[in-house]
Amino acid sequence: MYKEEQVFSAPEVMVDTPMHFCPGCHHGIIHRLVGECLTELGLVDSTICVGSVGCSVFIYNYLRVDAVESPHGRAAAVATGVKRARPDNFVFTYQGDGDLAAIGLSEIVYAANRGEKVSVVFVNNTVYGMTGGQMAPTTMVGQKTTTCAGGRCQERDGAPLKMAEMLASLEGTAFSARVAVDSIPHLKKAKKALRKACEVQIQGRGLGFIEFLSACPTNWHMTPLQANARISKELTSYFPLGTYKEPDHTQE
Ligand SMILES: Cc1ncc(C[n+]2csc(CCOP(=O)(O)OP(=O)(O)O)c2C)c(N)n1
Ligand code: SF4
Repeated sequence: MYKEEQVFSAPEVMVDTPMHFCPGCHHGIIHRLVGECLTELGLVDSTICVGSVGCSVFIYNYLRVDAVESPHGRAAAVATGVKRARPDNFVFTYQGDGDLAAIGLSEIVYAANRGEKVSVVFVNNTVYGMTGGQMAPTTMVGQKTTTCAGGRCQERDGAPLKMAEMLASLEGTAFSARVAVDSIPHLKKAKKALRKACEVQIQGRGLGFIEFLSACPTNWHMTPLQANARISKELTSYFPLGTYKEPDHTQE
C-alpha cells in the first residue's frame, strides 16, 4: 500500500499560501532561501524587509516579517533610513534588475559606497518581468524584448551591467556574490552565499549584496526547463557565478 511520507517542508516564516508567480519562475525559490536564512540565523522577529516594485512586490504576503514597501528603485535609500533609525533590526531589500539597476542604480551605488549595514537580494532575470518584458540594464546583447524587438544592440544600448562586480569595487561593500538556483549544486552554493550576505550585516561590516540569476519563462517565451538551461548555458558565461568581495578576516 502507498504510504505518504513528508520529506520536505517550508520554514515557518513562510506563509502557506499559493504564490502569484508564473510556473518556473525563480522568485519563489529565492523567497524560500531568504526564509530559510532568516530562520537559521534567528532573525525572523527582528527583520524588516524592504520591498520594491516588479513581480516580487508582494514578498510581504509570503514572509511573516515586518515590511516596508518602497517606490521604484528606492529600496536601498528606504533601507538606509530604516536601518539608521532601527540599528538593532536586520534589514534587507528584495529587488529586480529593472528596479535596482535602472531607476535605482544611483541608490544602490551610494548605499554600498556609504557601507550601509543592510543586505540586498538582487534578482536578475534580464528583463522587466511584471510590466511585460521590456529591456533592462541586464538584458543580454542580442536578446529580444518588447522594447528592442531586433535584440539588444551593444553599440546602441551599451553592454549589460554586471552589478555584482561593479558593487564589489566599492569600499563600503562587505560582501558581493552572484549565484543561481537552476540546479541543486547551485542552490546549495546560493544558500551559503545568501547567509554570508546576511552575516556581514550582523557583524556590522557593511553592505551585503547577492545577485541571483533568475528565470522569467513567461517573458523569455520558454518552458521552465528551457529557461533553466538558458541560465546554465548562456547567462553564466556573461554573468559568471562566484564571490567578488568578501571581508578580509586578517583585518579584524
Ligand atoms: C514608482 C513606479 N514606477 C514605475 C512602476 C512600473 N513598474 C512596475 S514593475 C516594473 C518593472 C520591474 O522589473 P524588475 O525590477 O526587473 O522586476 P521583475 O518584475 O522582473 O521581477 C515597473 C517599471 C511602478 N510600479 N512604480
Ligand atoms: S513575469 Fe517573469 S518574473 Fe514575473 S512572475 Fe512571471 S516568470 Fe516570474
